[in-house]
Amino acid sequence: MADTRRALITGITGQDGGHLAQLLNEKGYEVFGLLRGQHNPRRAEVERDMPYVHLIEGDLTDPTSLVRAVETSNPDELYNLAAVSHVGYSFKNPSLTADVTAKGVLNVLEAVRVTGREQATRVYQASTSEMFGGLDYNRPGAGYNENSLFHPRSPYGVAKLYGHWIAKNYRESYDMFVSCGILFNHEGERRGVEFVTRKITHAVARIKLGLQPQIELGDLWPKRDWGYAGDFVEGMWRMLQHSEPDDFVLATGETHSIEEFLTLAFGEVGIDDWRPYVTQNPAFMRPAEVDILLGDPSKAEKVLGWERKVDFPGLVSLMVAHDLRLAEAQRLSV
Ligand code: NAP
Ligand code: F7E
Repeated sequence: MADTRRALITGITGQDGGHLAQLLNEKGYEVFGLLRGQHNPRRAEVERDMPYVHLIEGDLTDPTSLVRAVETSNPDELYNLAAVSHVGYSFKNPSLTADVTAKGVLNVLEAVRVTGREQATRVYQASTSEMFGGLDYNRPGAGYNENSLFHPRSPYGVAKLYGHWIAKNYRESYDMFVSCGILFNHEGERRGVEFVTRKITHAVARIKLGLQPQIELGDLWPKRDWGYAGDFVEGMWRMLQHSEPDDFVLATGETHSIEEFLTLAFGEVGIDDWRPYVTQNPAFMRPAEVDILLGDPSKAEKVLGWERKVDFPGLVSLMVAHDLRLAEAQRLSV
C-alpha cells in the first residue's frame, strides 16, 4: 500500500483552507496547516472543525518559520493559499500586502528549495482574476483565459501578479512542479463577512429576523464571475495531480452584478424589493474599481476534467440558508 500523502496548506484559517483541508482529509491525506500569530483567534475554530489538521506556527513574512513548516510537514503537496486577500484592505495597507501576498510567495518557494524538496513537493499558487483588472475586457461573450493580458487595478492585484510570475519563474528555473490557479471569485458558507456576497447574505438573514434594519454597501454595478468555493478547491487538487505543472483558469463562465446578487438573496427570504434595505456608503468604494470579471474555464474543463456543480442561484441560496441558521441561533441565544 502506498504511503499516506502529506499536504501543507498555508491560509488554513481562510475560506479555501477550510474547504481544501476537508477535501484532502476525505481523500486520505495527512493534512498540515500553517497558523500565524501569537494568539490566533481562529485556532479554536480550526481545532474544533478540523481536528485532523496538524497546526504548525508560521508566517509568510518569516522565511525561517516556513523552512521549519516544510521540514516538519515534509509535504508531497503544498497549497499556498495565505495572503492579504481583501482588495479594499490592500489599498489601505499596500506595503503589508506586498510583504505577504507578493514576497510571501517567494519565501514559500525558497523554503521548498532550500530544504531540498524542489523535486519532491508539488506547489499550488493561489493566483487570481484580479490580475486581469477588468479594464481590458475586450472579448464580449467570451471570458478571460490563461493567455489574456494582465492589468491589475489594486495593490492586491499587483502583489498577486508578482506571486504568479515568481511561481512560474521557479517552475522554469528549477524545474519545480509549481501550478498557478487563476481563480475567479468563489464564495460559500465559509466566506469572510468582509466580502460583498457574505456581507449581503449575513445581513439578509439578520434583516429577515429583525436583528438589523439595513445594510451599507459601496458600488452596486460591478460584475463578478461568482462560483462555489467547494467546487474550486477540487480544481486546485486536480492541478497538482496533473502530469505537468501549468496555469489554469477556474471560473463559471457567467457574470452577475451585485444588484443581481441582492435581488436573489433578498428573494430567498421573500423580499421582492431590496432597495429600502440598502444604503450606499463611499467608505466601501475603491480608488480604482474592477468593473467586470468573466472567466473562461474551458482549459481546466478539458485538461483536468474539472466541472462546477453549484450554479449562481444555488450559491446564493445555500449562503442565505446557512446565514438564516446562524441568525436564528443568535436570536435564540439573546
Ligand atoms: P481568506 O479567507 O482571506 O484567507 C486568507 C488566509 O491567509 C487566512 O488563513 C489568513 O490567516 C492567512 N494569512 C494572512 N496573512 C498571513 C501571513 N502573513 N502569514 C500566514 N498566513 C496569513 O482567503 P480565501 O478566500 O480563502 O483565498 C485563498 C487564496 O486564494 C488567497 O491567496 C486569495 O488571495 C486567493 N484567491 C481567492 C479568491 C476568492 O474568491 N476567494 C479568488 C482568487 C484568489 P489569518 O486567519 O491568521 O488572518
Ligand atoms: O468585492 C463591490 C466591490 O470584496 C466584490 C477576493 O476574494 O475576489 C475577491 O475580491 C465587488 C467589488 O471581492 C461592497 O467594490 C460593493 O466590486 O467581495 P469583494 P473582490 O474585490 O472581487 C478576487 C477574485 C480575489 O482574488 C480576492 O482575494 O463588490 N462592493 N460594496 C463591495 N465589496 C465589499 N467587500 N464590501 C462592500 O460593502
